[in-house]
Amino acid sequence: MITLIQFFPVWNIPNASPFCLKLETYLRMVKLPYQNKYTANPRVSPTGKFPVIEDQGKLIADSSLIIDYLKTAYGDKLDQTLTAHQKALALTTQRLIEEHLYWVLVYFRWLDPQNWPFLKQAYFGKLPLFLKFWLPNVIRKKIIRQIQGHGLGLHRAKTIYEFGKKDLQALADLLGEQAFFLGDKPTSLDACAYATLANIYYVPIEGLLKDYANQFKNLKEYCDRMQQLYYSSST
Ligand SMILES: N[C@@H](CCC(=O)N[C@@H](CS)C(=O)NCC(=O)O)C(=O)O
Repeated sequence: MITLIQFFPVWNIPNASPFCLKLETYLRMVKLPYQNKYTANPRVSPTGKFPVIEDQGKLIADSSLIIDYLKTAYGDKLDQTLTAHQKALALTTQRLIEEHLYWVLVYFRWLDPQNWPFLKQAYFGKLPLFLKFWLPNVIRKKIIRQIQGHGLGLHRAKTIYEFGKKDLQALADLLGEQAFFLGDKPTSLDACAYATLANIYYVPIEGLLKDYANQFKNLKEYCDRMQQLYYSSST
């Protein structure tokens, strides 16, 4: 059976990492049996990042590479009938979500001074006292280096949230009144979109990014639809 190795869950969401949640959602969408293994140790992953899967003696990192592997090993149930144009649209949308909106979310959680104490408590609150004092700040400093290296973290908060609003507006316009991002059937792009939107809507961190997201009713309804389809007690 496939073992999905990911961060421990926090809050009322299957995983607070959009990439981990994307992969778990994909596995549920294609009904592949899997077991979860939770860890906080980055050394378990060949890249130092999660998610990772272990399958047939192989350890694979990166949610997109894992999905490529699963399609080859077990068949492509969601995307095989997509046209070249739909595939291109899916990839560009995925890049917007994972390479841009994701970093706005990182800023919202880790750097925004209003939210950092709350995140710190949720992620590190149960650590032994000696770790609790230094580890959160070491990790936060690493994340500040990453977001500044990306470039987004060099802007003022107001500008960063405006970037996020534009991303959300583009997603809302792309979705329109469709049930899923590429029409009336779910595709792997929906695993990606749901995972990031759920991490904005369902995590109890308040502020501008969530306020903006709440302006897009169709995105919220979409997220609830995905949640109901793949994470209700009967699924
Ligand atoms: N491109 C990777 C990104 C994975 C990623 O950034 N994961 C984050 C969690 S959301 C992580 O493991 N961060 C730990 C770190 O950077 O040390 C994927 O699609 O899996």
